[in-house]
Amino acid sequence: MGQWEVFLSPYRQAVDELKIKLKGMRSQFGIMSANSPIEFVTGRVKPLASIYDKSLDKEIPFEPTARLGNELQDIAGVRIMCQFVDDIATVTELIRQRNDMKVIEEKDYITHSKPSGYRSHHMIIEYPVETIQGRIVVVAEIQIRTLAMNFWASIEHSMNYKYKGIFPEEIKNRLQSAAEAAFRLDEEMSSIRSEIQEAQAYFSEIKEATNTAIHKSTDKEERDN
Ligand code: 0O2
Ligand code: 0O2
Repeated sequence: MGQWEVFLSPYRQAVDELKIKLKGMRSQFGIMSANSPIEFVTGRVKPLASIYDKSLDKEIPFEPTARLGNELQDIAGVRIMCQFVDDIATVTELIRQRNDMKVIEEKDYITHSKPSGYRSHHMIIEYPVETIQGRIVVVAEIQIRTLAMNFWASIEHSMNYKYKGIFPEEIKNRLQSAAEAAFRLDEEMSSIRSEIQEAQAYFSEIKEATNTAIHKSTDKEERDN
């Protein structure tokens, strides 16, 4: 195994474990028939090419060392998507209360959006992974955002590749106003939150009742045959 694979291995483990734990929080809300503040969770280990680019930007030697792991705080990254802006505070509080991770820094790009228009809440955590060589504490980043913020960030991120971070003025202005439109959408959705959640609860009940009915009838068919 190469040096980089060895270095990245605990980060891969951290991403896998964090995804399972955060998706578990979503299922627990489901079991309690409560609306989940978590819509879905994704995660990734930063590709080596991006680690290289960021180490150049930050003037950190591109070497698989503890220094790189501590200064590039998003080598392990998970992202939590929420339906409503208020859910973000609920999720951050749930994370702060956990004993299996330690929040070391938070960045509120929701109250103070970035000049690009980017909005999200970032939490930097220390997360211990148990390995055959003992416990390794890795630094990981959790980004928490609404579906609308995620839509904007995904589009802007891919455009960044095309323009290599230097947007023509018109595109830059349009992206900024699209970010504001996404935020207004979030505010509109929040204002009808209870109606949306009632409809979603009704939809889940119907889906469950239909599933149960189908199970019962296929079980009966199997018994009759
Ligand atoms: P389910 O049954 O869809 O809820 P993975 O290792 O596959 O679990 P990974 O590699 O991070 O996770 O996959 P990915 O494609 O990034 O997506 C992770 C989860 O987010 C998957 O759900 C996707 O279905 C869900 N997802 C991705 N994009 C969207 C989206 O735009 N809207 C919604 N609602 N969900 C999305 P699960 O939990 O694996 O399974
Ligand atoms: P990826 O994995 O391609 O998304 P700093 O605190 O400034 O020293 P850093 O790491 O730059 O260090 O911090 P920041 O800005 O808090 O978080 C960086 C990550 O947030 C980025 O990761 C993006 O995922 C996201 N992000 C920040 N600003 C923007 C933005 O304007 N647009 C979009 N789409 N995403 C943003 P990377 O490194 O870009 O990697």
